[in-house]
Amino acid sequence: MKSTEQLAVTKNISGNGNGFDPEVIRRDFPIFKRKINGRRLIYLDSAATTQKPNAVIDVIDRYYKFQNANVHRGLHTLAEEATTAFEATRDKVAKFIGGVKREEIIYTRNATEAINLVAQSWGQANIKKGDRIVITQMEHHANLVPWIVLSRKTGAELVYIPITPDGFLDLKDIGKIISANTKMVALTQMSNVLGTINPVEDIIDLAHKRGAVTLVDGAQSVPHLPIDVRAMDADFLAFSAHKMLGPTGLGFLYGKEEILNNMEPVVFGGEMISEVKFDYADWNALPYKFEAGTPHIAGAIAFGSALDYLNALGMENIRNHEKGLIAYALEKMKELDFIKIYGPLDSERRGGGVSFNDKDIHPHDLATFLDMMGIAVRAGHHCAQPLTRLFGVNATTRASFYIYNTINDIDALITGLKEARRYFKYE
Ligand code: C6P
Repeated sequence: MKSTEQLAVTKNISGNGNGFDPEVIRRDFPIFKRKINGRRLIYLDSAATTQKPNAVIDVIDRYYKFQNANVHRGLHTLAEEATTAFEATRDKVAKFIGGVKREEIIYTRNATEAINLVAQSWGQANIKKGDRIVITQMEHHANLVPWIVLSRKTGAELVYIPITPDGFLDLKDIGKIISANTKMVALTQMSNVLGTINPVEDIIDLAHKRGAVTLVDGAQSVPHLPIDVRAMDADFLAFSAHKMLGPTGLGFLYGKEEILNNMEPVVFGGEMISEVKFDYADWNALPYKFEAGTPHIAGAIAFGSALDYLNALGMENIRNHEKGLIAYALEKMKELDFIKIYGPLDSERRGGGVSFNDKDIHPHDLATFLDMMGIAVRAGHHCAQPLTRLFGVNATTRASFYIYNTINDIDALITGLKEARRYFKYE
């Protein structure tokens, strides 16, 4: 089949020397055939969502054309095929994040829903007045607002690990911040604004010593870094399929079995029960007790293909490729005296996205100008409003990279930044 052939192409690429050739990878992504404003599409917005290869798109197409059925319910051939394929992706996800039990992988709509599940279920049952919840100043709203709401409801205090001016977590008072009354430590492994990679293992270790439960927001890290959640020892890990070649509307919560077993579901209905009477309901076993209603079946099956694609490339190779891109982008941007970069300048300790501002041009104007050149970047607060404000701005421009980006893409961005100054008459 077409998608398998394309995967084979990718396998050949990953066999050659240092990993892969992004120019060849691009051929697996039909969107790159498109011209934007008459130009080659230079997609630098993968932190928002990545593009999808044929290997993923074809599976969705095939599912609706030839396999469509609901899962876990039917006894007919189509239903059994759909259930087998849907559950196969759960196994792949369990393996991808370091070999956890399949019961520990819960399908959600996205990382946001996964974090909300923990805050509502585990949080409401275990957090009370006098307790402390610790997060960081660099959290996306998805790992911030659920904790604000929980602290409001319970009276628990919400305390932030601060950040340094160069965009790292400031850990000098961490021993005091993660106090004896801390019940939850929730933090991002990679900032979507600053790119910072946080030392989650050390923080989790300290949190566990204080008896706290830990949640890692892996929305930006799982797509870009090799992940071993067992070595990390996080109690929960949340991430989204659409940021790693998969479809939108699909995400995952990993949770340690003993913790998930003691949690109550927050959504009730079909499939999550073991028995229902007119006056009684009991819950299904893990992972199903958290998966009420018909899931995103096509998306889940297609995501299995996305994971095959990423595995064929190799997560180490992906990390190395992106490290090269970010190092090059930082080097080139540092030469531009009108550009201010937010976040670490060391490519070893950051991921493949960089936020910056032109000293004169508003980020929205800059993003609109770059779009005229076929370059897609994001401008705004990136759903991390408190963090952006901490840097004294309301918005930044962000260029973020993935497997299909090349050095040429970065050169085009740098040219675009220079041309924008002429266009807006600052030079
Ligand atoms: N960040 C960005 O452009 P969802 O929307 O649930 O798939 O992912 C939420 C999320 C959670 N944590 C982090 C660190 C994230 O970056 C995101 C999504 C996108 O930066 C969209 S706002």
